[in-house]
Amino acid sequence: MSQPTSPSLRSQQHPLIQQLADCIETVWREYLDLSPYQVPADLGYVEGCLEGERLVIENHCYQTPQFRKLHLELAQVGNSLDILHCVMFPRPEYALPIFGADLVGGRTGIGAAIADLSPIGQALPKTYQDGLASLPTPVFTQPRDLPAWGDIFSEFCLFVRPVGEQEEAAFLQRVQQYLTLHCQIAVSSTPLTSQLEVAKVLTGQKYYCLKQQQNDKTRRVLEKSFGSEWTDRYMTTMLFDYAA
Ligand code: BLA
Repeated sequence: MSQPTSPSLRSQQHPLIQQLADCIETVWREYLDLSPYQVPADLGYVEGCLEGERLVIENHCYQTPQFRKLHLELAQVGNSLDILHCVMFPRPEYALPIFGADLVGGRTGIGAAIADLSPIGQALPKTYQDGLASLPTPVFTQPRDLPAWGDIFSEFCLFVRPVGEQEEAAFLQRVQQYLTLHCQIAVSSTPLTSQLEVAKVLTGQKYYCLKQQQNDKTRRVLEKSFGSEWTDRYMTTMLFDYAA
């Protein structure tokens, strides 16, 4: 498996981001059959600087028999803002939810930590509902409200500002449980054979991507360093691309 050309970004980031990035890759390697995913040539490692804000982005992508694209992105703005973004896009023959996570923070701590297994279609499959409902539920003292576009997220969506090392560890552990459950279910699931069912999966994934593309907070960070044209292309081809 290819190693990042510059593994240095991770080591400069907030410890929770480093830990979550390591955790995601460890679970992927343990449960999934990873092969390389061709990132558009100019989007693997990107640096931008427009209004004096230097933004560095490092992308790690894989594919597997069940997943069209596993995307782990690490980004750093100036010396202050650290970002982890992760999405697992199932192949359309697999009626699986979409795992997504976003961590945004800096020197003073992580301000936004979100993770979910988002249904495509009405509800999560029963295997997920049962698995998620049986996990322990840690208490977070600063839960956060989802934005208006957030109707894509499940009732198990975790969106908090983790306070202190204990809550950071609890967040990390819960995401590891989501990921492990997801990978275990994914590798044991059988592909759809009905074109109609496949079309429904594609429609659900498209809806998810269109909603995520409405995140103005992400857009603004990218626009400051790369401009609106580049940002539009990046959000629609790299972060939340869909086929349909
Ligand atoms: C919030 N995302 C944010 C915020 C920033 C970014 C700056 C605001 C943080 C805060 O309110 O404290 C920025 N996120 C980025 C950037 C990238 C990124 C620049 O991923 C990529 C380069 N976002 C996702 C995924 C999810 C997600 C996969 O990419 C969820 C699964 C959610 N991010 C998400 C949500 C918010 C957020 C729900 C809060 C938005 C709001 O409150 O309006």
